[in-house]
Amino acid sequence: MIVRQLRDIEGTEQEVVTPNWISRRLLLKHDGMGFSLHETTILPGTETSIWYRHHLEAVYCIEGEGEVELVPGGEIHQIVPGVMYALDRHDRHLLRAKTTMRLVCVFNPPLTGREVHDEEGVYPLVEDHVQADAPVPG
Ligand code: 9YT
Repeated sequence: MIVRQLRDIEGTEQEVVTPNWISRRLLLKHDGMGFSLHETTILPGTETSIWYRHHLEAVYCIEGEGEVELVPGGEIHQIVPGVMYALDRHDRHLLRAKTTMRLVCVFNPPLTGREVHDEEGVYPLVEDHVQADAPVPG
């Protein structure tokens, strides 16, 4: 069994701090669960362009208020505590926080923890580490 507390993750490599959000990764790929589980704090007044082309993400709001806008299309959904949105079609979107939001996020495939958003808000698919001295197949 794995038991972790958010406060144990703060200030470690499992915490990623960006200008718009802070993500604390409770479970990552190496934990072997098949998904990763994060608590993400979205800073108030921010707008983040996100497009997870290689991942599916479900987001459950537990605190704060904001909205997601689908791009293109312009469909807007209000996000408040108790609302979940799932990016089941790798939906490109804008995430806007009116107040500080606390979101519980699940990624499939799981993040390794080394990914960073590129200029389009995409996380790359990070493959497993290949041993440098591994025999070359064939
Ligand atoms: C809601 C969202 O996707 N925010 C960006 C950060 C992401 N949740 C993460 O890496 O934890």
